[in-house]
Amino acid sequence: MRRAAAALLLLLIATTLNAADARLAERVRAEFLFSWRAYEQYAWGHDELRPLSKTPRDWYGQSLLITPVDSLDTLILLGFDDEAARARKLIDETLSFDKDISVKNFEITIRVLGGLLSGYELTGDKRLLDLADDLGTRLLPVFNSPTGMPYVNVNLKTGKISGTKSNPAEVGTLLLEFGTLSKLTHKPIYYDKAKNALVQIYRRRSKVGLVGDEIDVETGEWTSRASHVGGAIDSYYEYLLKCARLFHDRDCESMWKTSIRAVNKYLADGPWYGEVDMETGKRMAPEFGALHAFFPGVLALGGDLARAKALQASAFRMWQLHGIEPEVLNYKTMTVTSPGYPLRPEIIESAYILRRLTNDPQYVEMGRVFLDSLVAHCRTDAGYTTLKSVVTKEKGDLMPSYFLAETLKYLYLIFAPDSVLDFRHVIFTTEAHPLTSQRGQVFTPPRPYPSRQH
Ligand code: DMJ
Repeated sequence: MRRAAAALLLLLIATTLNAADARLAERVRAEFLFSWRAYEQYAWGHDELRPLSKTPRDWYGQSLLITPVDSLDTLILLGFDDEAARARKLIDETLSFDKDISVKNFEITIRVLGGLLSGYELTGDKRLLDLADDLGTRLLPVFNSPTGMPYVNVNLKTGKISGTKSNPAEVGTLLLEFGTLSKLTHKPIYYDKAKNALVQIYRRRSKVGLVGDEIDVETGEWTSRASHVGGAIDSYYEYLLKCARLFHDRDCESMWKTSIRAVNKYLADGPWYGEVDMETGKRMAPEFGALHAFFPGVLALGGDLARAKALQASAFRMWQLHGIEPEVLNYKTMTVTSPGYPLRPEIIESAYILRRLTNDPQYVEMGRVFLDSLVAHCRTDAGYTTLKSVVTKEKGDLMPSYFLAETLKYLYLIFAPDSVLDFRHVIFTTEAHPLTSQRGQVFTPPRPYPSRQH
């Protein structure tokens, strides 16, 4: 009898928790739709929205539809079918890469190529794959350096390359996208070029197993010896692990294992991950920031839940210091060294992965805090905007495409039921585009929604 009562109580608690999660998921959907509508109203057909001035922004003078391409899979995941159909029509009918503009290979790969590929996998729309194949071909000249590591920029029409100073993140965060393009088009060149670039960085690791944060792609020499898991290196580690998982690539598996050992040995600094000299392992700056906050998620995916949880707790302390996270924090003095917040997703991504792998309600509570902070500090009357300073809360004027592609997608997934996404067979790119090693459906948006917005 007592056992039956306990079971009933547990059921009641679970139902209440699920209802609370469902309400939070619905709030995120509403905020996403509000932001998307602002893009539709003030920046339709352009790369990004400037929410304060209610004007569009194009990265290179002509639009590459960065926001619609980057956001398409979130529109589908959140069940906004009409909006997804309109975005897809815009892309299908107007997107062209036959443009005389020099673009940044890394950004266009992760936002546009990645978005087209996940869009194709989710919809089967062949036009998206044809666009991805065309874009991939136009990006290929970047790999024509003496080392095989990509130049920073390429002209989409002429193939002219430029920019020799790159870094592990920009060199090594291409393989999920280029590899998937190979898989879908049966053209091995994409996989081979991107994999070689990743291997070239790995081969240049120091005797203690670390990489620096700037490298010359022509000479192969490091031009900065600072080693950390922040911007310029971050997603290099992420792709070593995820390439092993998505493509079952044994080289990636072994490169990941060697690298993570060195990272844990030299960069871990109490409950933080800091910066050291790549050759000696000697401590440099005690700094951690918004970009580093992807690392708890990668540690968790790599199977190290203990380190992942401890680092996420540190990242959350950083968030709580000013009610929203700064770009960079000195974790010894707990003072902000770079005060902006450009609507980054990384800490939310890590909370989602930990929520999914541990089922611990503390990560749902973290998600609620993130949502409340975003609403309190970054909402405008036309979408969400960056902060120039998390201390003064002064606003900037940009809604980066990754806010819709990543920040709100991961926030929604923290609260959504597990059945919404096949976590076992989905690998998210660094821009949160889901790629699958399986054929078939990746998302199952829950229907009907309790309170649809349209
Ligand atoms: C995104 O474009 C990607 O997540 C990238 O890997 C790092 N920076 C932004 C978001 O902060």
